[in-house]
Amino acid sequence: MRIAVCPGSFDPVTNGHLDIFARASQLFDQIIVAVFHNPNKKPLFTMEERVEMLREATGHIPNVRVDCFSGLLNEYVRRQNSNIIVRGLRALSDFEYEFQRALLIKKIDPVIETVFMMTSSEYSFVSSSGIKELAKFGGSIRGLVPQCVEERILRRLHEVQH
Ligand code: COD
Repeated sequence: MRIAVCPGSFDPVTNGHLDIFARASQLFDQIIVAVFHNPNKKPLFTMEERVEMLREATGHIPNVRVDCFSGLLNEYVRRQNSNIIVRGLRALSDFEYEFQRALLIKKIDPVIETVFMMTSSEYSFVSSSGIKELAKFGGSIRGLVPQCVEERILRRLHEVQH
């Protein structure tokens, strides 16, 4: 069975992420969407909230499972009986960062393969940080994130601002 891990912060999940999961789910037997717990970052959504939103948003893809992890990614991937990491690529700026990371992972753990999937053109400009900024200043994020995420962002920003 070919298991692939899609790791990320997913703060929050966007339709760009979802597009990668759906397409990756056609290529592998199982996709594990893994949310990284980074103690050095202060996310807008807690780990539990991010996992919950991901589960809701990926519920229609039968071979996707949502999980979370801390520590080194390659060790987590091995614990899942996998050696494949799937990452999405948007622009050249993504490439440089991803290229370095993939080589670093390869250096510390040669069995791990990082597979890159090109963004779909309709989501090439979508990022979690862009979405949060757009929503913060009153812009519409409809169609860029799943509906459950749209509602939660607006609620959270309202809580933060009041
Ligand atoms: N279209 C296509 N792909 C997209 C889009 C889009 N619109 N938006 C985002 N993506 C892709 C990103 O390129 C990425 O591949 C993935 O979706 C997740 O994105 P993010 O931003 O939620 O996640 P990141 O990049 O912050 O995740 C970083 C990790 C958690 C993977 C990283 O920090 C990590 O591996 N941490 C574990 C510690 C570790 O092992 N570090 C050393 C590794 S060398």
